[in-house]
Amino acid sequence: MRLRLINPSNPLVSIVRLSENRWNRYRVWKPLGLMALAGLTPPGWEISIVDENLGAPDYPAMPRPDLVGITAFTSQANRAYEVAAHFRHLGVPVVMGGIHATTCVDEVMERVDSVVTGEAETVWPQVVDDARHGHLKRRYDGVHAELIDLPPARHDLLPTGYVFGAIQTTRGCPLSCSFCSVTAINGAQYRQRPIADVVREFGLIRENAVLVVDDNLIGTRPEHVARAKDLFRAMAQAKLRKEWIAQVTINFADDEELLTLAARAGCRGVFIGFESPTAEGLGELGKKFNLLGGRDFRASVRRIQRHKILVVGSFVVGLDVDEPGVGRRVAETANRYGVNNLNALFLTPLPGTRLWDKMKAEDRITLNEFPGDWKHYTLGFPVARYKHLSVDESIDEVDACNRDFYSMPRIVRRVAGDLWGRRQPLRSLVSNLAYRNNARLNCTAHDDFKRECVDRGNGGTSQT
Ligand code: B12
Ligand code: SF4
Repeated sequence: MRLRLINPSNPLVSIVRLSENRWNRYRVWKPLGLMALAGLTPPGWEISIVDENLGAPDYPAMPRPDLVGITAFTSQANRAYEVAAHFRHLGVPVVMGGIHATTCVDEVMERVDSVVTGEAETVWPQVVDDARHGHLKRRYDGVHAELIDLPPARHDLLPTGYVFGAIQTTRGCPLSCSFCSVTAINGAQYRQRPIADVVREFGLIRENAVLVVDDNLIGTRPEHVARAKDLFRAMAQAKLRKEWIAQVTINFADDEELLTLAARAGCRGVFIGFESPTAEGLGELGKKFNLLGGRDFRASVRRIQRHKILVVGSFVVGLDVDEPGVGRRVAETANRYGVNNLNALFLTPLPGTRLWDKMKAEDRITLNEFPGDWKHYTLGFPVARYKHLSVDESIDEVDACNRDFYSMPRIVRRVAGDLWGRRQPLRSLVSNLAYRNNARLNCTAHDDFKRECVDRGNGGTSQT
């Protein structure tokens, strides 16, 4: 029996195609969900994974599968449906799972043979068994899995050519930011894989660089941090020789021992959600955690960087407290904090989040012709009405923010600082140029988006 698992093309990579921008090589990340699914598949299945982001696949030239499994983030949903239609037309049953299938079950159910919601560990063996016997159910609901004795993800199934391998060490996030789907999908309970399993799986990854996909690698409570330290110790001891990047909360900076161990274990960069330059903004997003203990963000960033770990700061534009000028304010704030890169995103109501419920109730979701409009749900476009910013203004704010932060003089100053501090200056330069280039390409995409909004009567200066 042949199982084909498919990661549909991702509009973020399509906007800035690999041929247009060689830096985009760094934006094609491994679909770990499918690799995990392959690991869960019982023997007797010949499994292949197709990642459409590596290049358009020639499905007719491939052997006919007996079962197709598709994953999708919301922004990939439309392409997922095209792929599903192609295989269903051939009479091949199609199962879809992942974040979009979990949060938009009814929409997905209309377009595939079977939907798997939630985490697949508890249901996937049943799904493939039912498929083998021709009895696929319309829906399977996975629950939060125990992360003990999980089979490792199949790192051997994807071709080489990715810059980063991928691994997951925890699931769930103890925080619950209004715009984030993680708590809705993986829950607020912070579940950790046994350290020995993680270290063993690290050893199976072929790439030297690894993305640790955990939403919050170190957690928020003392026992979470203690586990992270144990993990880093074990990784260093195992001499994995991997360099990795991860998402953490700002409390990463609070513990010197944690930082030392992380760096020793191979940590080279972290993504941190600062989200908003103001306390009101953090309150609005439900992320007051950042402010606990009256934190000095600049000092925190410096402490992390002293361990030669680069910091990417993420901010959201379009909050109810955001007024014209917020773009420059975000850039100034990111410059003041001293982050190596800035990721400025539009506040986006993703299905399944509190923000979605709120904006829907207030009739503020403007790009709402689904599924077609899901392609804009990349956090790179204003898909909802903001309180003090029109569509055009919000786009101009984000573009202004990027123009300021990624201006050549600022990049030179930042990279010179990294050179002086011996903090991976080459990587800092490459990532700054990559972000700068993508910000430029995003401006073109924004112009098209503005035109589309005007054609649809959503553009211009209208506000709530
Ligand atoms: C790693 C990651 C990325 C990587 C992508 C790697 C990749 N190709 O998959 C990068 C950095 C590129 C990325 C980008 C983005 N991401 Co992201 N990302 C994540 C993150 C942190 C982990 C995903 C992961 O690997 N999990 C580990 C695997 C094992 O879990 P999983 O994928 O959920 O799979 C399990 C189940 O869902 C299920 N399953 C999954 N697929 C399938 C398929 C079948 C057939 C079945 C049966 C089951 C099944 O089984 C698996 C095992 O239980 C999640 C947060 C999260 N916790 O999910 C956000 C998350 C998925 N990202 C999110 C977003 C918003 C984005 C961006 C839009 C944001 C941006 N502008 O950067 C882009 C969009 C890219 C795109 N596709 O268009 C949102 C998605 C919400 C949504 N409704 O779509 C999430 C949930 C975070 C959040 N804040 O809400 N992301
Ligand atoms: S801290 Fe990160 S993962 Fe956790 S809820 Fe907030 S945005 Fe989501």
